Amino acid sequence: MTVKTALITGITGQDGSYLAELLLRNGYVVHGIVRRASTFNTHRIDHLYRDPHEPDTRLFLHYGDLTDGTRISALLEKVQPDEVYHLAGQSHVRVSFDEPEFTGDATGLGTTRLLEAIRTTGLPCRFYQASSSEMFGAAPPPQHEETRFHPRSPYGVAKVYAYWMTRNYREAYGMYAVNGILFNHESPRRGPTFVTRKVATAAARITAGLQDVVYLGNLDARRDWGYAAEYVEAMWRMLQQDDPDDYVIATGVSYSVREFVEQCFAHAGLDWRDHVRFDERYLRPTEVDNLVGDASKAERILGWRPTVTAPQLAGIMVDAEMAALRGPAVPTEEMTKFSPSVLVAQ
Ligand code: NAP
Ligand code: G4F
Repeated sequence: MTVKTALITGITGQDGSYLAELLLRNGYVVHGIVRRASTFNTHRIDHLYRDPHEPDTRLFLHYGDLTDGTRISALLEKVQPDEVYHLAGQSHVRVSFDEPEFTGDATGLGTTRLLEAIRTTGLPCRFYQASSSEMFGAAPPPQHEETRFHPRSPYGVAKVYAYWMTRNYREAYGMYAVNGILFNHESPRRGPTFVTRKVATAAARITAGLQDVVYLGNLDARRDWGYAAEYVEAMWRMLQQDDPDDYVIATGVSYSVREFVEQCFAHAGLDWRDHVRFDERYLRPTEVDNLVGDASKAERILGWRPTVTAPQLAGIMVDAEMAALRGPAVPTEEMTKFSPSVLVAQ
């Protein structure tokens, strides 16, 4: 059997870490692009890491940045991937209002740099673009593959640009390039400033007596929240089809931020009204009010269906925060093999 090679941009992020696990389980050789930082940013994948000198190593990390097209081309030449999963980007909607230019560069143009590098190197690889339900913005729910985009943030606008570049390379050059239009998906590995993780962390810390209140913005917005570990399976399935196409990935059910807060706090045995305060700094100049995805095409063609509901997700996330507060888990054999100094050394 031929062993496939995958390249993941954004491997250090929430989705990148789950996808790397899935691909390694499926027998792939996995290469990931990591941007250089003054602190280690690989905590989500440390448990997967093996010293590259060991013969059974199938995970390799390389320094690179989406704003550096020359480096992206060089890495494609070097890795020769069968599949490219493009997950990297400035992914925070509120931050995109503060940094619209950088968001456009990384989240929008970053996709063009990758597509163009694939085209010019002539690699016959398949390409996955991490598109977002944020592109639908003000479009009324339920949103599906044919719904017109109406983005409401610089992040959403950058993702619409990247979506169309992906379609354009598919149509213009016959490239196997797909858009996964994923609705919000969360997990204990979610970045700490996204609302689900922020609330789950607060509920656990309040229970432990470490804080008393949490400050939030708009509680009325509704989101279709799913579980990230299940959503990466859909990404992989999209690249295993005979023909490239675009798919919405969602649960089909939405809850308000207020309801998610209530679910987290109730799971921790707390009444949220005693602990949640309003702070306008968390409001956005323009908001996305209601996202509800229709993923029937993905179910029909990819055979993909989510199983974890938002209330279950709230429980999973609060439990994980409480476990983390009780102290780090005993290191597994994999973790003790981890050697940071070798990790990204080239
Ligand atoms: P995330 O946790 O924020 O991860 C983003 C990844 O991109 C991280 O590995 C980050 O590196 C990397 N990155 C950021 N800027 C970069 C740059 N200039 N060069 C190279 N790498 C860079 O995001 P996620 O939740 O896993 O989401 C993955 C992708 O799906 C993103 O493109 C996001 O916009 C999109 N998406 C997410 C959702 C969702 O609900 N999670 C829904 C729809 C679409 P560091 O670790 O160094 O920061
Ligand atoms: O958790 P959020 O920051 O996620 P948002 O804006 O929906 O974006 C996420 O999902 C997108 C898919 O639709 C992805 F493309 C994107 O990369 C990201 O993963 O905010 C969710 C809702 C918003 O309506 C926000 O206004 O929660 C509201 N909210 C209320 N208080 C808050 C807060 N959001 C954050 N981050 N922090 C708050 O204190």
